[in-house]
Amino acid sequence: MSLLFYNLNDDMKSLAKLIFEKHFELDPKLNTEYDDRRKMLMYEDILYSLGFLDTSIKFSDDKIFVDFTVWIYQLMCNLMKDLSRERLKDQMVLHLTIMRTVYLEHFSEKGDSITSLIDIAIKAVKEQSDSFEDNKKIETGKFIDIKKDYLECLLKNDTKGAVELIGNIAKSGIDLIDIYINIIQEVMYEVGNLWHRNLITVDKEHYCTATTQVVLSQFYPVIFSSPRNGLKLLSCCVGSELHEMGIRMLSDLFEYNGWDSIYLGAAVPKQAILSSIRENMPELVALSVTMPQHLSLCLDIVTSIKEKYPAMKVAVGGRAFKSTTRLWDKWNIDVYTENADQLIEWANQNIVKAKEVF
Ligand code: B12
Repeated sequence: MSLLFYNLNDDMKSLAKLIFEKHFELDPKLNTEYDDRRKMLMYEDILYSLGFLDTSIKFSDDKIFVDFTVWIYQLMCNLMKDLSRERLKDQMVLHLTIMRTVYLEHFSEKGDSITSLIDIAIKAVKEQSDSFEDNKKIETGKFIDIKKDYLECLLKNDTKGAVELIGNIAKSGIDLIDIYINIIQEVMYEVGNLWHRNLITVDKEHYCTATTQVVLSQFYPVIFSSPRNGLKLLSCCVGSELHEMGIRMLSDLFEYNGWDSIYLGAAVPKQAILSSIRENMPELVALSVTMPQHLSLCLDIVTSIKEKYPAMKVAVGGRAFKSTTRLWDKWNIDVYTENADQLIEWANQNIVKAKEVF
């Protein structure tokens, strides 16, 4: 998980080391099953897990850690085919048990929350070990054939084919919102699933992303030719969040709907967001989070924006929120939506119409 930069403090780093060492002590068989590379990845994964645990506890939201535990267990099963699912389940359960003990020794005040959280996570892993679902979402919903063809172009490294396929369906009259949300977004989710199932390599996943950005760029002449409505959207990813394609697509669709978008991109520091708000005074700020570890920072940014500009409309979204139990309900924001088109609808009702009345 080397691309995830999460500011774990020194306490957490020493906890990770303790958990790592204890695991090898209690389960010496790991020494024969894990080579140096696996050991290094295991240590990184422990750090990564602690980030999820920390976030889950901070927000009293079990789902964040439990979903992650199941996700990483499935990833391990997909990557380490030489070990049985049963054996990996045992490793995971031992890992969680050690994590609880070590965490309790260091943060005894968090005793009750950590104990029940780890119990739920262990139960979820045990259930997963019996039923392992294969997620093939692009074979459902609208535009099944187009999604399959587009994915096939990407998997064959057929850049020209991918650009032409999407260009042609746009010419055939399929709406840009459908192309973005019901085709491209779903195919990108499937690309993620294929990586998670160890069916494609990281380089292929990167190629799919880069090519999809090329595919989307052909729509800029259309997007920027819409009549302007005089409203501004400021959008970005927070923390060290690198997943920017979703919020970029959202910004494009706002442009297509007549807004001027000030899209700041991936990994934007808090002070930079505040400075851009001060300079541009947008009607709507949209903050995107994909990895749950950045949720705390997102809340901090939302709080600062609302303190300085109480009337400013703030929207949050992105995959991280789906891995929570409606966390957004507890925040001082104006709206959360799952997809970009729903935010546009909300903005039409709550910002565009209000402006027309005046
Ligand atoms: C492409 C990709 C990357 C690229 C991103 C490049 C880029 N330019 O964006 C790169 C290579 C950088 C990357 C890195 C990593 N990735 Co990645 N990545 C993906 C992938 C395959 C697609 C993301 C995407 O573009 N989706 C399409 C867009 C359109 O969808 P979206 O982001 O959800 O956005 C829509 C909505 O959420 C919403 N929305 C988004 N923002 C906002 C904001 C507001 C205000 C609103 C209202 C709505 C909204 O509107 C958008 C349009 O409808 C996903 C799979 C997935 N399921 O998403 C994995 C995925 C997110 N990645 C994952 C992981 C693990 C990582 C890494 C940790 C991997 C590693 N080995 O290092 C790093 C972490 C990087 C970091 N520091 O942030 C996991 C996360 C799992 C988890 N448990 O959390 C996923 C789910 C893959 C998987 N199936 O396991 N990744």
